[in-house]
Amino acid sequence: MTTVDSRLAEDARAGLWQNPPSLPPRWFYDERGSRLFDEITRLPEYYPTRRETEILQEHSADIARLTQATTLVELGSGMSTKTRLLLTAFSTARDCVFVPIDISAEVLTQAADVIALDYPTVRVSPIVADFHEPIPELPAGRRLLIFLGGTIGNLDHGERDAFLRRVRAGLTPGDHFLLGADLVKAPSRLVAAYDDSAGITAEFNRNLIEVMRSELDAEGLYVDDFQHVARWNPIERRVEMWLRARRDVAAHFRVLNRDWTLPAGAEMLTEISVKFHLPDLRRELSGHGLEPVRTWTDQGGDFSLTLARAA
Ligand code: SAH
Ligand code: AVI
Repeated sequence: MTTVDSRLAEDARAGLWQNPPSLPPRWFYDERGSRLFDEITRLPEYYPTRRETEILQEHSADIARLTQATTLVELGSGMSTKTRLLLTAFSTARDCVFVPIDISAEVLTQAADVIALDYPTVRVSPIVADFHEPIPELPAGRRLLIFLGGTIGNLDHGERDAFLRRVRAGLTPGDHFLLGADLVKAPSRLVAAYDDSAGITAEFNRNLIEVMRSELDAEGLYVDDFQHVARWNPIERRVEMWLRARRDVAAHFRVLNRDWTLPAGAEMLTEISVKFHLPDLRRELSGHGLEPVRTWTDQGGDFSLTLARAA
């Protein structure tokens, strides 16, 4: 079995010696990173969580009615805070099973325990898994698979294509997929959402250095040597988060038995967050056998939820 450590070592070997160096965003979510993400969701500049919550407040009952689902499966579930709106709508209509799936075992267990207490009629069955792997076999019944928060934006084009293929493969015709996606808007608002004035996103980004230091047993690697950078890339239509070296970095990873250098001013790519135009997104879904049934946005048109049916 691949351990978390060996998986990080694999990702580090594949990404850190590239130009530019990079690591996949999954490594943000250790215990501290998950807590920082939770803080991000409440920041004034970070609109996606509030906008998606508004849409769910308005339309969870429609989603329960349209899908008639008895099994709710959530990928990258985190604390599943917004999912409570769906659980309320679903469990009012019928008995249901909730399968939260996340890579972060601590957060997943904590969230599953609290939800099981708060929703006694819902059977909660958490799974620690990576959404870049095939979707685990799901309980029988009419299923609704959800992927909220705009996390689809953290996947590049190739990853998104492979992800949507796995989603379709994990569902049976008639099952549904609910996708939360952030929409293209003024770059100033987008960048502010990833570079907040309280500096929480900067801490979230820089925490990756601490994860690398501790998990890869690094010497000469210090969080304070890195500066948070958030930029809008208009060609790729995505916000990018980078870590810029404040001085020449010369580290040694004992776990990898390799040296790593980053000259002052050079940057490492830590996250992309793609923003969408709705017609493109709907076309992408139907191209993967996920036929859009309904799309909702908040009043300002900042964020979207699309319900699609597995063909
Ligand atoms: N869905 C929640 C949380 C979003 S944060 C929301 O909308 O607020 C992204 C979540 O995805 C985190 O909980 C993180 O642990 C999880 N995650 C990141 N990469 C993952 C991967 N490769 N596989 C499974 N979960 C992942
Ligand atoms: C989880 N994901 C959708 C967040 C996003 O907006 O791309 C992660 C994040 N990164 C910085 N702030 C929030």
